[in-house]
Amino acid sequence: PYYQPLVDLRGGTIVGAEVLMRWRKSDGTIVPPATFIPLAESSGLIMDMTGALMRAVRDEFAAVLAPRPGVKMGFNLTAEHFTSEAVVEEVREIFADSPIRFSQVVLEITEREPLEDLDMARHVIGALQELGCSIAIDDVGTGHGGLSYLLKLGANCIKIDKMFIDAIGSERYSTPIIETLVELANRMRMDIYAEGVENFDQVKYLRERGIFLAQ
Ligand code: G
Ligand code: MN
Repeated sequence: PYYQPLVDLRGGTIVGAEVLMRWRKSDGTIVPPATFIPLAESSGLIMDMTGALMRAVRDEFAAVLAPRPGVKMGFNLTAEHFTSEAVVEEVREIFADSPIRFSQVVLEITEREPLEDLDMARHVIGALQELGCSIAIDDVGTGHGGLSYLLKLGANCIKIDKMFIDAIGSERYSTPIIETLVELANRMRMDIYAEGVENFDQVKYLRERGIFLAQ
């Protein structure tokens, strides 16, 4: 597991992290996820890999998360996770007897992959929320879901894709798109995160538009 911190731009405190899979080879070289996740997904191995990742994070981070109930960990799920209730049982089993609260577990669903069955996905999401977890829609603005994921899934927060953050100051349409996403999130009572924030100009820009959470 590699951790990308989530920062509250109002005070600079770390409020959580997204867990990203890396493959470290025996010679120490790091294989980025884009190289192996597609194969993991098409082969089905991603299901066991995600479970193993959650267990590793639980064991590695319990001591940090237990005394800080406001700090959350985000995990990437894949379309297959939303085809049955199995993931609900797995998340329950992994975190139930750990010092990590379900309210500290965020499950991300990416817009980049088509979901086979939105009703089933809504059902799985509802069950995860009943446990106490929250659900984030990832890569918002870039994928297949369009507004249908926002309409149908009942998620708790949206993560603006890095593409739109990179475009701040260089693409004239980045501002109307970002401002519209903020309004959408506010009106839907969802939290909104900016992904891939790399410099202070972006921080200033985001704060001025009411985005206070950045990865
Ligand atoms: O860390 P990096 O930004 O290179 O990750 C790129 C993408 O790889 C993520 O946005 C996500 O789509 C994918 N990815 C990384 N870790 C995981 C994981 O644990 N599970 C799944 N399904 N995808 C992951
Ligand atoms: Mn993600």
